[in-house]
Amino acid sequence: MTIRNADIVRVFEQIADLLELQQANTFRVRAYRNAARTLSAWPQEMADLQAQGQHFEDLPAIGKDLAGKIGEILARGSCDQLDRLQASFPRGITDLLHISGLGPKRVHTLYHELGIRSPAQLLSAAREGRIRAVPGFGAVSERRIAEAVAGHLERSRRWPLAQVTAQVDDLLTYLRAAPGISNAVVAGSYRRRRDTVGDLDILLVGRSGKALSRYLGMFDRIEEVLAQGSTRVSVVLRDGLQVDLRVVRAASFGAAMVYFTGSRAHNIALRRIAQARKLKINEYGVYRDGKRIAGDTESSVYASIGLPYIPPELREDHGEIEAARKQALPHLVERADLRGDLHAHTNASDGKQNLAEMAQAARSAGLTYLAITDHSRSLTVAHGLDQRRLEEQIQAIDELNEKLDGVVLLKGIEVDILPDGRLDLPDAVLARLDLVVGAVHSHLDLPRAKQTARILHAMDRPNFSILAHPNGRLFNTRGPCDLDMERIIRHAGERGCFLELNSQPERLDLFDVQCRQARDAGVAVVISSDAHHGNDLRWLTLGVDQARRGWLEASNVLNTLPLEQLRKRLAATMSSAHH
Ligand code: DGT
Ligand code: CA
Ligand code: CA
Repeated sequence: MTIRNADIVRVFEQIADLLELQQANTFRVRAYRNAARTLSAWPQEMADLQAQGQHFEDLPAIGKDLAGKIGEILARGSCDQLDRLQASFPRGITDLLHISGLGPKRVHTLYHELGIRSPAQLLSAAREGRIRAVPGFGAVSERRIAEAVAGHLERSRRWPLAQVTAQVDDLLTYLRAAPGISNAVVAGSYRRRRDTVGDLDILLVGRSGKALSRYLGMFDRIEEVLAQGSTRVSVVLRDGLQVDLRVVRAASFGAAMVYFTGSRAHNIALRRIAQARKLKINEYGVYRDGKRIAGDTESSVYASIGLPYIPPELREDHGEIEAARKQALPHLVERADLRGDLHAHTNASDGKQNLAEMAQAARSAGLTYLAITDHSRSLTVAHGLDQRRLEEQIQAIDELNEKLDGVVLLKGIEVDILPDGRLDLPDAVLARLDLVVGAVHSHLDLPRAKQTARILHAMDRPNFSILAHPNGRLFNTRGPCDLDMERIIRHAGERGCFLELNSQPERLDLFDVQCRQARDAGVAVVISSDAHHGNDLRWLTLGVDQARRGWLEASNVLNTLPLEQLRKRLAATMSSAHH
């Protein structure tokens, strides 16, 4: 996992971007840009120069200070200065610098005047006419910005995981039948189950050649073959998704899987360990003094550097390597650990099936309980329940439970959290339920302090069990609400309520890193389908994937509990428990 000149160039460019945003001395900025230019054109790899004992200071535009940074980057893929700069800015703000017409000065102004931290926020500000009011901008520049940022978002598009799943399955089936190919598997961010993927990375085991390229050219989903080398082909599918294909030999399969599954940061960390053991590790295998010692399986690669196999979902260099070293990797939650689902709708609000049909679907999905949580009255578009209709449903569930076998329906509601943090139904009726799921569906653009206070207030109501889809993002529609999630997680711990990981393909919310924060704070997460039809229960696996990325074990997930224990935990969130 060699650090290439391109990796160093990327670090220097990021430092220059951030220094510009900080309005640092232009000479300092230029020093990094010049160094980046030198390195990107340099014919030899810095890693090789280092191995030959050469000094980076001898290169043009590289002084003592930058030479030291190159050494740091070769050792760990980043350097202290970049880490420090990144910590002082919101993540993603540098994306704004790459939008034409927006220099660092203007990005700086927009950040300070309007709090804009991402291209998506910039686009909505432009569309709402808020930018023309900022000194130095006007209606014309606002319109130009709107066009430029829309183009930028289009080009830098990432694909929601579930949106590419069907394509992946079709593609793999086609590729497995290719001439000279014995297997085809996905690597990259798709295998790590990131909630979005930039492109697909597929490994083909076997031999490349003319027959293979002819075969690829015949697949009607492939729009265009971008680049074709002896072991590498990039194609674009009809809908614009790029797929990188690499042909590998069976003996190198494990090493290639590790390399192309990534993440880049994980690979760099592995390489550092290998170096300390005088081993060389790359996409073909692991070598000692030029002799291959591992590479046919992923386990052999990890074992060669003294580590157990690390599940792909953890490979982000977020502490998994240290945990592996100490034999302390988490025992990640699996779909089979889920005993029930605590968020589902019926045709009483905006679902498609009735209580009995949903109960049957839950049983078929291997679940032993299902909470019915229809919408509350203020969500009129979803035909939300008022007190009277909720009371009717409570009675209907009690009656149905008498007849059901192998599955129990729990009585719940997905109650709207009103803008001031009150709940949309009176405490008296909420207290009759097994659980209350609270959700924000309106006023999604409140400023951070207000939005956070709204949710904390809702959690403090006498009946509040679970905060649904906490960030409120919908892929391709809207970004997350501006919230202090650490504060919310801490508060959930103090209140004794829970956070939902909503498994709907367009939500996947709680995010992976927030699952990890919840775990660290001792707050249990609920993996919910938010099903509006029995078929939607299959989405639970998507939620489990994100939970795994967030290091959750079965014990961190509330709905792995058997019904009786679950009932106790839920009852403690309800006022009826205090009587
Ligand atoms: P994506 O496509 O943006 O969702 O993310 P990935 O992780 O799939 O990234 P991608 O497609 O650029 O590359 C796939 C894997 O290949 C990546 O996770 C690690 C490995 N890889 C690619 N380029 C480099 C590189 O320049 N250095 C190192 N160390 N690894 C790389
Ligand atoms: Ca990829
Ligand atoms: Ca790729």
